[in-house]
Amino acid sequence: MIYTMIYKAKIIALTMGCLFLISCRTKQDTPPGPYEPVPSAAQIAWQRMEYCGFLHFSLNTFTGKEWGYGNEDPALFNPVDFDAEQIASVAKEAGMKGLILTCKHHDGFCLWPSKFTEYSLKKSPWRNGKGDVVKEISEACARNGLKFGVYISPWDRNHREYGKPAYLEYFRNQLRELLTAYGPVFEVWFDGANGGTGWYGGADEERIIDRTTYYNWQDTWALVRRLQPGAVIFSDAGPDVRWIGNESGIAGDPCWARYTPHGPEGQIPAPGMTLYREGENGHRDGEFWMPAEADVSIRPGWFWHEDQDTQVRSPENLLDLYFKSVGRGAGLLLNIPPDNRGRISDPDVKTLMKFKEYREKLFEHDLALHSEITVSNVRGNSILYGGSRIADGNPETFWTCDDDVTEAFVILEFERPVAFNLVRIREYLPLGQRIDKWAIDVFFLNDWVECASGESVGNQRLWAGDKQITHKVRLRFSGAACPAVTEVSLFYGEIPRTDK
Ligand code: FUL
Repeated sequence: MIYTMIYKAKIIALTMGCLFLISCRTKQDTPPGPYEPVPSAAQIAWQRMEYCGFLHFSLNTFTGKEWGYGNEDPALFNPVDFDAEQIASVAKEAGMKGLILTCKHHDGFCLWPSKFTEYSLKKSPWRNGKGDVVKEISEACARNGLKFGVYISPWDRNHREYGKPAYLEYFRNQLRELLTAYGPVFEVWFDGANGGTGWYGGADEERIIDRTTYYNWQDTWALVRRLQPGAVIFSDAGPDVRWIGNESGIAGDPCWARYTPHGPEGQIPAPGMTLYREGENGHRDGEFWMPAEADVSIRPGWFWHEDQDTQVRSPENLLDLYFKSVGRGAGLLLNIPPDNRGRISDPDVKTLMKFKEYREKLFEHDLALHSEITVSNVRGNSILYGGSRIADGNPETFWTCDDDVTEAFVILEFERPVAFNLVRIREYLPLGQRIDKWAIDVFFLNDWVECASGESVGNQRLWAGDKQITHKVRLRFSGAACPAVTEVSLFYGEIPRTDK
């Protein structure tokens, strides 16, 4: 009897001990709670893409216009050497992760044989009216490992019912076609230009719509969600990705991934109805996770025009834009318009490849990988969250601290002094945007000297500056919650600069 009691007591003690250990371990190994709002899985996937291409291609490519009026003759669409493979492989080779095609621009001309209109390539001589640019581009994307995205202009200057309820039905039918027949779509791009003068089936007049109510965006967005649950929806009002607020490819500094769209004069925000300049910086305390996309064209126009062949952006200029968009946490959507043959033209290819070469060279040797890393605090002293996580090349691991530690630092120490002029920092996005401020110090004459500082990190923060030579670098972070940093990298290389 006495033995049974002792035995039972031992079992109870053992179980309690195990429970205690389990609870300690659970506490140690539990990540910090999210700092709301946090991204959806589709937003995280999108943010990791960072650099995509935009294809403006339509009747405008053949008429020299930027905005067709809606009465241009479909017979003008005739890209005699159309080559979706060339377009996609150039994008792939350039390092882009996806391509977004103007399936329908404001003129209403459709690059696919829509069942709901005759104003499409069905009426063109190209492939005897049997072609489908959307199909060819989406398939070439898939072959080249690129994601495919859809631009469909809500404004339609051709459609006779534009501005009336019947057009909304038509617009959604077309969305349905695009989102069901061409495989997975990663982004649906809704332009803010809505309403104005147009052909409108011969009415040839001005049609003003109520941008807040006309498209019933909540239901239109719900349709996209239903048909392509993995896609992000873009507009100046989100809901998933916001317009940066300019067409020069430059994000504000700082550029927060959080945002609250505001309508002008207190009105309800909707695509084309926002205080869009606020998109440049976003809002530190924004209500929604809504990262920014910086769209810009490689040429002065969005569409290809022969006389702009000599005005293609230089690779140095593109690199500068990269630092000012991707390097501030935004996505870069670079427009590379196919020419009237239906190919990316030579000057554009040349500049894209040089830009790629610059990036590859600059980010080739990460000095952090050869450093001794120490951090000011490790969450629960757990190896899961230690300093080495910032240099393991794994976006799923991160260094983090105890909950009450909202100021922390990491030191990278080198056996011998190293030179660097470029730093890359990435926050672990699934836990929200936690870092408010960052600073970089170098150890110089027995003291820490600050060489750079700023606000916001998010998906990626690049700092490029004067060459620093040191054997110790310190990065300091402070924020609203304990930091969760997935990467710190140091590089050294010549950063070509230009005004063009
Ligand atoms: C603008 C449009 O009006 C331009 O034509 C172009 O498509 C650009 C990306 O968005 O709002």
